[in-house]
Amino acid sequence: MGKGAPEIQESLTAGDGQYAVVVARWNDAITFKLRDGAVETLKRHGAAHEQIEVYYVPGSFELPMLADKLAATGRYEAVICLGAVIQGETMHHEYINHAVAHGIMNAACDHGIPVMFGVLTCMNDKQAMDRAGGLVGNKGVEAAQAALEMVGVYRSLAES
Ligand code: DLZ
Repeated sequence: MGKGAPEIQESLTAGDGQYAVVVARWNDAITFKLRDGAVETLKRHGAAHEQIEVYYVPGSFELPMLADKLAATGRYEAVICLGAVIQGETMHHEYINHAVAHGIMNAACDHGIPVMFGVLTCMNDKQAMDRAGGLVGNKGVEAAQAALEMVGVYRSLAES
């Protein structure tokens, strides 16, 4: 049994639709690497530059707010949310993580498109760097791959 996401599926195709990538600026040394991984992945699977719209929010807490607005427009095949919540001395990370996870799921279910949770929930900076193009891959890449896979499933459902 494999661990984590499967290998890159080259059969994933972006199609002609628009993709929104929403990036939290908090911990931007991390989140900009997630953004670059997600954008490169969408392009590698056929998305043109014009099909990818990148938006910024102050922190991860704001990701679901904008994701919901974007999903509500009906313009996007998928919305990919990217952030990095790193544990500090207080419990802030728990409140943020739970709120963001629920908010993103609600946006997806309320508007009928995939809204992806590309948010690192780490105990320290090293864990985050490892997951932003380091030892453990790039979770922005994985979020974009998951978005493309879900777009494919939704497409098949609509055609059946
Ligand atoms: C306030 C805050 C803190 C302490 N830590 C993080 C973090 O690790 N990652 C992150 O994305 N955002 C953090 N924020 C900012 C909140 O997400 C939010 O932007 C502010 O609380 C304003 O609503």
